[in-house]
Amino acid sequence: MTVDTQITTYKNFINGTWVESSSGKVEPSFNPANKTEVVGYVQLSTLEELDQAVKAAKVAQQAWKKLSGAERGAFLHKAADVLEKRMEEVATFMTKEMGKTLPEAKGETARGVAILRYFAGEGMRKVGDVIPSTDSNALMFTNRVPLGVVGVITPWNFPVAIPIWKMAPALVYGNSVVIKPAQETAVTCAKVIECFEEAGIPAGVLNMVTGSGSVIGQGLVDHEDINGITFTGSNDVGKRIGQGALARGAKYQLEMGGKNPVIVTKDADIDLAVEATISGAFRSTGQKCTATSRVIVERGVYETFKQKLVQKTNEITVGNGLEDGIWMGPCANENQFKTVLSYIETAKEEGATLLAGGNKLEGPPFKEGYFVEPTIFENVTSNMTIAQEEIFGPVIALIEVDSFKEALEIANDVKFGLSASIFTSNIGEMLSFINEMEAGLVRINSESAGVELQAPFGGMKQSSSHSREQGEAAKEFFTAIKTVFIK
Ligand code: TAP
Repeated sequence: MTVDTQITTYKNFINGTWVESSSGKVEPSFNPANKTEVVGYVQLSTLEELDQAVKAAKVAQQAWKKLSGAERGAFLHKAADVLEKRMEEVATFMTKEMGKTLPEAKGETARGVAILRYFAGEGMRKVGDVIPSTDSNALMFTNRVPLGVVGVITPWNFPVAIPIWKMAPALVYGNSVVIKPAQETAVTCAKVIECFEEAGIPAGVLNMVTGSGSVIGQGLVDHEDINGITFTGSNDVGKRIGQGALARGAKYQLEMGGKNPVIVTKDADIDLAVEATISGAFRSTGQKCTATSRVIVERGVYETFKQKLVQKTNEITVGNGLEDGIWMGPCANENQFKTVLSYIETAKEEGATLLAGGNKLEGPPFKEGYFVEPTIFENVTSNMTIAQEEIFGPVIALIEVDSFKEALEIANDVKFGLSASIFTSNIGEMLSFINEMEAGLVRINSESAGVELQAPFGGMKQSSSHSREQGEAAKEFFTAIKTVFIK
């Protein structure tokens, strides 16, 4: 491969220094809105660099864990300030690297800043409880200690927020970190790491090694000095990571796919439901784990809802996310583009009816990008592939039902359980939905996508390894509890 020397090559960050891989190989990161544009080159690393990073992290953790939580939090505060200052730059790289529109990329970067500040504050909050002992001469309490070195493996769809929501709690609770970001968005991750470097994070406490998942990701899982693995990505990879970590006795946390339903009942505010469905299904080109992919609508309001949904969908402007007026960008990469188109074909073959979209966009200005129209199918039944499998693209499966009860049954009729929402003004339906919906996030009169950083986040069923991220819940994964008894 010929490397264009005018374009920046990003290195690994190991022990406080930016270093090249011993492989001597780099990979280009392409712009999905224009695949002829290389955004940057990233290292195709080997297990040798990974081992150096883990060793550096292990040494650095010894001093890092001895700092107070407040001292560690101060580094996160500084990193937040730097990221805020560099927001435009980081967001622009994100849009170029994975396609989401610039306003969305800025929103995500601002979220990264807020997460850093939240976890900076966690350094000063309580980490234990006093538990009354049966011995009146004893004091019993819990304390929390870091795991040691944490391996972080992240996907490409939130290239700033997800690395930060894993690294920030890992660090503040006294762990050191080795991150392997998705190779697709490793340039954006390098920008985030630069912010920590500028904030003065001590050498070795935070390390980044880029490369393929099967080599560097798997290498992290298998490394004997990695004490915990936190992963977000697909179910296939997640299962393998869980098995590998379990075999070695390492702690692990997996956040994986979703097939998130929205129920619209006859008592719903239809305009609100339409707005939220469009936003939940098509923002970020449907590439959110919490994206709306099934919309289950009661017969009495089905036609009205459908007409409004199709009309609004046809108004969506698709294009390069850096341009003004563009509402939806391209699929993030070729693989994703082909997957979405193949699910559209499968839906047609299985008898679903196309209501909107359904095509790739061709000709200028779309010729060099991975653009797909926002797509809606109706006459979808729950056993169809598009009602069961995660597409991770801008495709809605509309399902018409006779009752709220049937809607709930269909909503639960999948292997995933990440997020779900309902639109209704009926309090009984709201309560039944809260109680009976099998999902880690249940949302009433609000879109399925949407997470608040101070609240626990994670899925049920096959969406998760049943741990939770973010908010106070993050403490559960990134620390171990010690029960202390003093007589
Ligand atoms: P994956 O293909 O699973 O990749 C995720 C990460 O795992 C990447 O860094 C990847 O590396 C790495 N990886 C690949 N093979 C590996 C292996 N054998 N061992 C260790 N690591 C390995 O997912 P994706 O396509 O990037 O992301 C889309 C998926 O993520 C969707 O299923 C989506 O639902 C899920 N997701 C879930 C959530 C939550 S919070 N539940 C949030 C966002 C996304 P490379 O790609 O660099 O090779």
